[in-house]
This record gives sequence, structure tokens and C-alpha cells, in this order.
Amino acid sequence: MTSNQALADWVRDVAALTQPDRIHWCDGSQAEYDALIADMLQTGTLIELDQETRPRCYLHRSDPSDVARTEHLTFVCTPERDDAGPNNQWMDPTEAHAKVDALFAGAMRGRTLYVVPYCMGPLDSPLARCGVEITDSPYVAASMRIMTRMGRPALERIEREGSFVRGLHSLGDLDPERRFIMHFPQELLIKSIGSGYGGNALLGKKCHALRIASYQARQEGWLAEHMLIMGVEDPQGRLHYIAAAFPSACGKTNMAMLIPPVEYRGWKIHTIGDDIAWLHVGDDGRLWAINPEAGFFGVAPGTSRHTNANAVDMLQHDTIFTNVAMTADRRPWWEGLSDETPAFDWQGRPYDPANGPAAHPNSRFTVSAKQCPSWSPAAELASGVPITAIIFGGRRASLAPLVLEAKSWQHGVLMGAAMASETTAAATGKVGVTRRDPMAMQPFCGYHFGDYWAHWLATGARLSKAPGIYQVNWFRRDAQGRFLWPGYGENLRVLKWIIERCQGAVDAAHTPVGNLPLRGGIDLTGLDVSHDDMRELTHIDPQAWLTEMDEVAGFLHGFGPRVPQVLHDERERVSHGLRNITAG
Ligand code: OXD
Ligand code: MN
Repeated sequence: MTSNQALADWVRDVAALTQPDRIHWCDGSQAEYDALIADMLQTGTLIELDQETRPRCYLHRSDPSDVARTEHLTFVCTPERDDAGPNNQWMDPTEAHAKVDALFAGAMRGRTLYVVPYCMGPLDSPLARCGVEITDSPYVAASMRIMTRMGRPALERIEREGSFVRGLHSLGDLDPERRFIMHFPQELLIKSIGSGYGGNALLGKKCHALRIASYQARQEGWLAEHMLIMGVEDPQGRLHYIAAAFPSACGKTNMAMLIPPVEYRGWKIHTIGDDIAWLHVGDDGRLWAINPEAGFFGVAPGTSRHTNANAVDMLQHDTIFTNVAMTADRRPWWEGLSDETPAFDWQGRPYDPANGPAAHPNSRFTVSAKQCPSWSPAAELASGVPITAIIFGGRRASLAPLVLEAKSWQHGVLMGAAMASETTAAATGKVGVTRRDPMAMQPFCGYHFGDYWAHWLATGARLSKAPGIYQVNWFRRDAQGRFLWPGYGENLRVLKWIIERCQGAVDAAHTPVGNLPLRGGIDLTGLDVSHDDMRELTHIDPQAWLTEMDEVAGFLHGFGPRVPQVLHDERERVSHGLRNITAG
């Protein structure tokens, strides 16, 4: 089936262990996809949605215990515990292999083993990397065709290059007690069992493109980040690309395909990616980005014509929905989409509000990126796109202003390292708790955060034309809990300021925590945001920030001696500046 001996041997060994009834090598063809869908419709893994209004759209209902990433069951297995860092759960590789291999033994009996070759990034890009996922889930195989460049061309690249990341996945028995997502960065290997949920099972995404890739990126001198990539084109045709990191379910998908407000006629958004960016230092000293993915695995609830019309348009056909609700006439439905009342909830029960939301809060759509009206062919460029600005964002009700500019690359790295956000339904656990989520990579960095920050600093030192670094917060509230900023398309006003700053076109107010827009700096034409709200959004409370910086100091120290001294110094510089203000 392949001329790559290592791959052929691995498939043979896995089959001997897992005992599938059949082996299928995925070629990525339409006929193969259609057959996978037909098979899943027959077994009930997929439910057909109304084919008149939603051609080739299907609904998958997962096991109710398997609806989100399970961070407490996710491990980074390096020989030295310290290499995984306090930011990861660690297990000794020998122990981890023994533990999961026992669960994989015989796990595919009665099932088909799919060999899924895939490429993360444009097939002809030197920045792209390949992998092979072995899975016993047709839902995973079909989803990988949407989310990656999957099939024969990827296999051909693997055969040419020889190297690939190996990912072994089985649904197992879906028992959370026997669920593990194990990463072996030194072996470029992933073993995931007991879950069919995207973030745990589509191994090209979080497991390969973030955890394994971040490790590989450090060795090879690039960055693998939890970032969207978008181009912002102004009416003069000037195009700037932005990479923005936000924690899961904080609006990356909406921002990546933002629709300019009516006052911004002539502005255009170019969507490159909504979740992951691989960033390389170019020969020109600029930072270049590719989106390793080819599709979107987005959060459905809250997506509507008002919040993200591009997404609503792209979801009208050829989409797999997971754990959304359904109307009586078999259309997909979720909270926020419309005023309709669905007939069935995400578990297929007749809808009863007493059972909670109709769609699971982490219900998803899986769709090809090319279906997005704002998708840009630049996503296929082998070179990637040059980045003008990097944005770190979080969901914070208080403290963090609408936008803040870092004073230098080092300061930007501190900003990223100090990021905090309220937790969401994308991972199991309590929702709405503020936790530190450095660079939005807390669940995804495959090695010690101290080494990761050092790598960020080293990367900055190689950039002669480094992007500006910014922090944004679309989620600021007043004492009554009201959002101060309208968000969504209006966020373009903030992006405009960021781009103007990168071009040196506007001044800013300087504070120790970063530079803020001057009064009138953010264009509010046609927008109903009061002067008081705008003031609240664009000023900082030095006392509260001093407390924040004390917490950041404690947080950084928690990572021990691997944290670069530069970061401690930078934090001290900020605190010192704040103390001068509060004392004065
Ligand atoms: C995702 C996540 O699915 O971050 O993108 O959980
Ligand atoms: Mn994500």
C-alpha cells in the first residue's frame, strides 16, 4: 500500500495489536468520502438533515460523556518530567505506552482500521508537515478529509520525505475511565483512546498541529500557535495580515471571518485560518504564517446572521454538525441562531427546556474552509503570509482594556505569558472561572512553558521586522454585567487602530502596562458607544494592575528556573512604573 517501509510496518504492528476486521487506506477521493457517509448513515452514526435545504449536511450525536476536550486525561510523555513542565500532565513514556497499549489490544475487533495520511499546510509548502492517523472511527476519517489535506497526495509527500507524525486513535469503549490522549514528542507519536470528540480524536488538530508541532517547532526554530490568521484590506487596497491568539470558544472563528460594519464599506477581510498558525522567520526578517488546517471545527452556539453571517452562509451545505439540536423539518439549530423552537435536543430527545440548552454548549460544525465567503486563496500559498501584528486576547469582565500595545517584543511576550481568560465549554470542567492561559496555549503547549517563552524571545531576536504585539479584550463589562463593547464586526475599528500603530500613523498614550488609544484614536463613526464607556475601555487602573502584576510574578515563579530572566525583568519594569504612578 505504500513504499514507506516504516509506515507499512507501523500499520502492520497496529493491526496485530488492535485486531480490526478490515484495513482501509484512505485516498481522500470524493467517492471514498461518499462511501464513509453512506456507511455512517446506515449505522446511525450520522443522521441525514433536510437534503433540500441543507444538501450533504449531516448530524452526529456523540456519546453524552464525550463532548469536549478532556485536559485531565491528556498527557505529554517525555523521558524527563521537567521537559513537559508544570503546564502539562506528565507520564513516563514506558508507563504510558504500557497503559494505552493494553487498552488498544483488540480494540478494533469488528471494526475497520482506516489509515489516514494527511498534510498540515499547503501540500507544496516547505512549512507544512505530514502525519498519518490510524483510526477506527469513520466520523474521524471523514472529518480529517474536511480538516486537512488528506489522502493520496499527502501519502506521496510522506513517501518523498520519509518523515511523518504518527497518530493512533481508537474509540475504545468510550468509557471516560479508559480515555487517554497521550503525546510522545520525542517519538513524534500520539496515542488517543476512548474519545471521538474532535479535539481528542482528529489528531491532526490539537495533538499534532499544536502539541507535537510546538515541540518540533522549538527544535527547528519556528512557532506553532493557537492563532487565527486574517488579512485586513483597506479601501486603498493595502493588505495587512494579523495572527490572533484567543482561548477556545472566545470568538476566533467569528473574528477570522469578520464582516466589516456598514461604515467600513470598501474594507475587506481575507480569512486564512481560524484556530492554528505556524509561524516562521522569513529571509526578509519578517514573520510568515501558514494555516496548517484546511477546514473549520467551530463552535455552533451563538453563530447567527448577526454575529457571523459568513459562517451561516458556509454552513448551508456539505457540513457535519455534532451535538446541535434539530428542528421538526430536520434543519440544524442551536441557541442564538434564530427564535425558532427546535423539536429535538442534542441527545435526540424531544426538546424540553427543563433539560438545559437544546444544542450542547460545545456543539460544533466541521466544514471546508473554502466554503467560507471570505476565504482567501492566500491560504494556499506555499510561502504563507507576512504578519503585521500579533494579538493576544482573553475573555475578561474587568481590568483588561479594549486594546493595549506592547512596548517591545519582550514586553509582548510578557503580555502573552500573563494572559488570563474565563473558561468556556470547549473543555470539561467549570465554565466562567478566570485562569491564566499563556498565549492561549495552556492546553496545547507540548513542552515546558519556561522553555516556550525563551523560544518566543529567541524568535523575536531573529526578526529584523518584528510584528507589533497587542492585547485585546472584547468582553469587558460594567458593574451591572453589561458588555461595554459591541464586538463582532465592530472589532475592525480596533484592528484599524492596530494597523495604524504598526505603520506609525497615529500616536498613543503611554502607560507602564502598554500603549493605549488616545481619545478619538478608535474610530466610533456610526457606533453607539458612550464617551464614558469608551473612557472605561481605554484606560487602566494602576492599582488593580499592580495587583495583577503581583499575581503574574507569582505565576511566572511557579514555572521555576526555566523562565527567562528577561521576563521577570520585564514584569518588574511594569510593576515599577505602576508603583511610581500610584505613589505619585
Ligand atoms: C478547538 C479548541 O476546538 O480550542 O479549537 O478547543
Ligand atoms: Mn482552538
